[in-house]
Formats: sequence, structure tokens, C-alpha cells
Amino acid sequence: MKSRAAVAFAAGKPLELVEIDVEGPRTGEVLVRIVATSVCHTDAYTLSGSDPEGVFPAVLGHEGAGIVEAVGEGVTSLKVGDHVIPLYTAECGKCKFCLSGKTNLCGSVRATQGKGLMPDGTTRFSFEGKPLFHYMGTSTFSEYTVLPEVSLAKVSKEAPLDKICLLGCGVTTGIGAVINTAKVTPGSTVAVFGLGAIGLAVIQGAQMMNAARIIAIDVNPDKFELARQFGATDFVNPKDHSAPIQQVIVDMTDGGVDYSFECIGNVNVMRSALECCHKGWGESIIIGVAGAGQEIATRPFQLVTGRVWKGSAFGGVKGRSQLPGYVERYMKGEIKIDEFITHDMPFDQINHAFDLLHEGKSIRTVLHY
Ligand code: NAD
Ligand code: DAO
Ligand code: ZN
Repeated sequence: MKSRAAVAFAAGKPLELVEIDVEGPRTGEVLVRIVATSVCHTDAYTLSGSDPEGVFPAVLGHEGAGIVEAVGEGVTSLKVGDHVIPLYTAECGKCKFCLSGKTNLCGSVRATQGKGLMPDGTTRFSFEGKPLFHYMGTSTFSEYTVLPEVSLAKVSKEAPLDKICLLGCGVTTGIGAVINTAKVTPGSTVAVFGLGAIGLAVIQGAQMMNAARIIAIDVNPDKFELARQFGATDFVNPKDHSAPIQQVIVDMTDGGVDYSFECIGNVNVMRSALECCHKGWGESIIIGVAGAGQEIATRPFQLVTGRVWKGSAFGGVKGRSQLPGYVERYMKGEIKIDEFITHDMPFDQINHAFDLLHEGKSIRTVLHY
């Protein structure tokens, strides 16, 4: 079938709006009509060429929601008409990762997903007869996309797809990192570096866990008002200080924070986030994705004296079993999503959505097909 898509033909170039060919679902696969998708910084990162797994030409996009159009042979858990959220972190329920009870990093489709291919090692997308790669197992920048069954969470039909698409990445990642990875305890002091959708969702999660103090840090002061609305109590712009930002935070908090979250993808900030943690127990969670080849550094004494460095992918959330619950909590008013959506526009304005993200003018832009 034909499908409208925004194709990344090469790193560093704008997406091109074209009509691509999409093959039907094979065994264990599902064809989905994406109703709405958003743009996350990770899409911009891959498009920039900094992603070691970035392959081109590809159909990017991983924060979407849609409706099942067709199912391949052997698909049992989904049927035509079901509402779904694509998962870049699959959940097969059978692999050693899924069975470990310790991680959400399912191994079932990982090897091929990282190469931009479906589990059988081929692609369902082509343009003018030439193959296009998939992206993160989701490729939501095509109106019709094909995913493995294990990469789809079935959600309530009552929920608006043009809102809950944000649960496909940003909102879930931030809240999940607080609840599942850090396990923030009531009364804690929390520092959040970077106030895009991920950082704001961390603030939301910290408030849900009854943190006493939430310090919001960004070089763009325009981000502070929304952070306040999500529950931040203190605001720090590193540009206002000559001292290293970790020292500023340590001085503000009688020795450091209980938990910090890096939501930028900057390895220098990752160091600051660790080093602003309290001696003996402070934990720093890396969420931001750094460029290919970059490395983190600190003095080992920081860890010897009790600070802990952790990372979090998709907030440690198991998509198929837990995401439907996030949708329900949104429907009950317990999770905010609408507040992240600063812009809404037709899908063909997708490059403008990337520009707004780069310029720091948007949190999330929802694109409608
Ligand atoms: P975003 O671009 O909307 O937000 C980043 C924020 O960081 C901006 O407000 C920017 O002003 C601020 N910032 C930049 N440099 C800074 C500095 N030196 N000090 C303080 N603030 C600074 O991005 P986003 O969509 O919220 O994504 C944030 C990061 O999270 C990205 O690296 C993205 O790839 C990553 N991410 C990770 C996961 C995961 O599962 N681990 C999931 C989604 C996104
Ligand atoms: O299982 O080895 C693995 C890697 C899984 C990929 C998880 C990606 C998380 C970070 C990228 C953020 C994307 C939005
Ligand atoms: Zn994302």
C-alpha cells in the first residue's frame, strides 16, 4: 500500500515528505495506521547523525499512537480496530530479560531493531523501489507502519490518540525513571537537569512520589514557568552562576540532593548531576542520550563515598503490561499529558516541529495525519 511519510534520506538533512510503499504484515507482525505522532529529542539526535545505530534512509519516529489495520499470521493478542501505542522497548514476556523481573529491556527483537530491520531481517518500507530502514521498531513518521506484535501496547479506545501518543516515550520515560529506576521516596530532594518533556515528566513523577523539594535546572529560563506548574520548587539557570553547577546545588541543599536526573544527553552535565548528589546515598539517573563515542567521567571517590550512578530506558516501564495502566491514570486525571503539548499541527509541517524543538520553543508538538 501507499503511505504518506517523512523520510530521513540522510543525516543532517530535513525530512522529505513523500509517498512510500508499505508491505503488509508478515508472521507475528501488525500493520498500524498512526493517527498522531510527536517529535522527541531522540528523533532529532538520530537525524543529526550522532546516533551510532542511525541508518539511512529511514522512517524515524517513536512517539505515536494508532489503530490496527491488519494482522499477520500467528498474531493472537491484537485485532483490527484495536487502539495501540508503539513500543521502542518491546515486551515478549518470554526472554530472559522479560523473565528476570529486573529490567524492561526485552531481548526478543533487539538485534534486528537496532539495525533498522524487522525481526526477519528485512524491511517493509520502500521508496521508488529502494528499501527504507525502520527506526526503533516503531517508525511513526509514516501514516502506515509495520511493527512486531511484541512492540505494541493495546490501550483503551476511550483515550484520545493525539494525547496518549506522548506515553509512547516522553511522559512515560520521565515518570517511570522516578518511580521504577530511582524509586524516589516521600520527602526527598530532587534535582532535574534539562526541562524538555523528559525533565518535566520527571518533575511530575517526583511530585507524584511526594518529593519535598524539586530543583529545576535549565540554561533556557523560558522553561521555568512550565516546570513550576508541574511542581518544581526551585529554579537554577547555570548561566547565572560562576561556580560549577554541582557546587551551587550542593550549597543549596545542605550537602547535596537525594536524587538527580540528567535529561539532556550532555556528558558534562551527567558528571554534574552525579556530583550534586549527597554523600552516602545520593543517586543520579542518566536518561539523556549522549552522542556516539562520548564517555562519562568522575573521580571514583564519588562512588566510593556512596553516590550511585544509574541509567533508565523508557523509565523502566514494561510497555505491554504497564502502559495500559498509564493510559487509565491519564483518563482519571492522575497523569498530566495535555500540558506537555505546546504545539499541534498537520503532519506535513513535521520539519517545523523539529525546528521548534531545536530552538527551545516547544515541549512537544503533536502532528496529525
Ligand atoms: P529537549 O530538547 O526538549 O529538552 C532538553 C532540555 O535541556 C532543553 O530545555 C534545553 O534547554 C536543556 N539544556 C540543554 N543543555 C543544557 C545544559 N547544559 N544545562 C541545562 N539544561 C540544558 O529534549 P527531550 O525530548 O526532553 O529529551 C531529553 C533527552 O532525553 C534527550 O537526550 C533524549 O534523547 C533523551 N531521551 C531518553 C530516553 C530514555 O529512555 N532514556 C527517552 C526519551 C528521550
Ligand atoms: O536493549 O540493548 C538494549 C537497548 C534498548 C534500547 C533502549 C533505548 C533507550 C534510550 C533511547 C531513548 C529513546 C527514545
Ligand atoms: Zn523519545
